[in-house]
Amino acid sequence: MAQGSYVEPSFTRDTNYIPDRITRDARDGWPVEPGRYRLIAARACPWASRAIIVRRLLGLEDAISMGLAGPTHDANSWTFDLDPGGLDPVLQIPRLKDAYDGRFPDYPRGITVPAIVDVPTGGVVTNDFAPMITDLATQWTEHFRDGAPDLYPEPLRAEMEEVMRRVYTEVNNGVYRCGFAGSQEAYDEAYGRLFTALDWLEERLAGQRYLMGDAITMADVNLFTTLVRFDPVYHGHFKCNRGKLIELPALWGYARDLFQTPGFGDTVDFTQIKQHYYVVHRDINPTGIVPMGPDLSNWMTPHGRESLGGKAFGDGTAPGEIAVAERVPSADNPVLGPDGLLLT
Ligand SMILES: N[C@@H](CCC(=O)N[C@@H](CS)C(=O)NCC(=O)O)C(=O)O
Repeated sequence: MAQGSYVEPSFTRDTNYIPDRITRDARDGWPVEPGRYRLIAARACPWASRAIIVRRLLGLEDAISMGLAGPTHDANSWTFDLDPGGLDPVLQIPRLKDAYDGRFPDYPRGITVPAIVDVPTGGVVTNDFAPMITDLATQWTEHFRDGAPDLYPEPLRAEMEEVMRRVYTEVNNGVYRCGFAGSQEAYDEAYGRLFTALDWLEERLAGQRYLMGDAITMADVNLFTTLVRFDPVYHGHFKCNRGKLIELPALWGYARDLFQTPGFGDTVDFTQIKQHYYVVHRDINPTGIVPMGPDLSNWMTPHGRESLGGKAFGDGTAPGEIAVAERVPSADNPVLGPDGLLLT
């Protein structure tokens, strides 16, 4: 199957996404309505994983269903190859492209996850992860589970936006800027920017438990999905190799702390993550070989961050056990039970 190409002289992300918002006041024609929309994600993808985590932390599973594309795809992008018959069971389509074309025939841009699809019409409503998760956290409150955390607290918003912007440009996107660089100069510059930002985060997180203080917020979700991919993928495949995550003590402790918090690690599928990057980006890994390492059992080791105080869910509570249908299938994943103990 033909793979896409990813390297550019100097990688820039096409951020021209579908701008529609799903809101309480339906200002773009899309009202908050439980049962109407389907989140299409892929556990492999860091941007999609943010929506997966936020949906679970807030307990929106019954309000917004979820479909998962398989980890690898060709130049035509994501397929529902994990589902029986290769069709998404609700949308009854084999490829995510069909939902993009369902809204905009011959959709000319990237067929990306996450995407929220309007089930009655079968068309994509939005594919822009940042407003998507902000709207989940602020517009769907009537449908949250009891004890759902406030992931976007009003008094922190201005500072959060600043932190999230820096994390997005320098870290979330920074690893891609290294990996897809098409020249030595572009790579050198990207590498410098990435590790400058990681040093900033290392310092920030040495003295506080979470990015915004004593409780988790959307800013932590955004950073976590990059950190969890760092050693298995970005360090080797994207050449982000000044050091590994496990060599940055505060960030490594922080990443494990989140991983061991219900709603984070229990959504992570390391097998799919590795398959996705190493198989799909053939222009930087022409053999498609997926490396065996690294050993991932260290994600469940004690992190010692309790001494910094804080409570992950603030005044709320942890989400309950993950629904059987949504459990991560990989046999080689560390899986944790509701008490945070390793099950496999
Ligand atoms: N739409 C996302 C970006 C998502 C994105 O780039 N996803 C990648 C996977 S991690 C994707 O779907 N790529 C499609 C492709 O490579 O064809 C955002 O909101 O920033």
